[in-house]
Amino acid sequence: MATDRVRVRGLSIHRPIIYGNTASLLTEKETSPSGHTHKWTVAVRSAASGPDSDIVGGADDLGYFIKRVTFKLHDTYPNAARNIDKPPFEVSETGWGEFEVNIKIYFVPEAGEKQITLYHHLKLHPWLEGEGSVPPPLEVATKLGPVHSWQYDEIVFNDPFQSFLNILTAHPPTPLPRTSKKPVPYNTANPASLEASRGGVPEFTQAMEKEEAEKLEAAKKAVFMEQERLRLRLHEREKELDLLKQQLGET
Ligand code: SLL
Repeated sequence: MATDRVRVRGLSIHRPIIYGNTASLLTEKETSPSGHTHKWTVAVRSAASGPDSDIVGGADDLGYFIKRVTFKLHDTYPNAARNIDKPPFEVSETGWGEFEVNIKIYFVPEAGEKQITLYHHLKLHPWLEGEGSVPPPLEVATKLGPVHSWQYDEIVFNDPFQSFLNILTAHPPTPLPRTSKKPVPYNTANPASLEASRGGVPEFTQAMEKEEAEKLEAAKKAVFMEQERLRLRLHEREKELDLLKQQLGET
């Protein structure tokens, strides 16, 4: 076996990504008889934003480990499954409604990994905490500026092939800023901070990275506890079974 097809056991390596969308209202000039009200972009990007960039995330080109991203749009769109085979991994469209986007990420062949699936609810309307799910009136929405709905995530590769590990380590991700002077993304925004998130482009920070690590840790713990519970139950049932067999033997 070629040495580069050897797995590096016990090693985990991850790459931070964000996925989500931005949306803004079409201007009067842009509206067409189709009834579309918004333009939007749904994307998978590196979590860090470029210096002085006014896009959310996207500092790093993810083409070194991602081969293709398929965005499956609502069936009202022609060719609803959009395959994007090189960065930027994004689709821009216009429309009138929100819907669930199914996002499949395919990795380069060196990875030897199956694709992963993510789901994102395409958000067009700004949402105001405590006011239900009703979009705010147009005058208010216009003042709030573009809607940003982004999710931070980490793609984890366990026991990677040596050749793939080499590729990954040759492309270290741009670190996230410790703090952000930019507004926080709506999805993770504290309700009180809506004022702060108005206007400007959100940015992901190390605080959010930490939050994600803590969530993962909590989930791991929960899985472990559940395993323990099931193991104990299995053990009890086995004892019960033994006892029953014994009783059967005695009769
Ligand atoms: C809804 N469940 O009813 C959603 C569906 C579909 C949105 C939203 C594009 C349509 C077109 C479009 O905005 N579809 O191509 O004209 O709200």
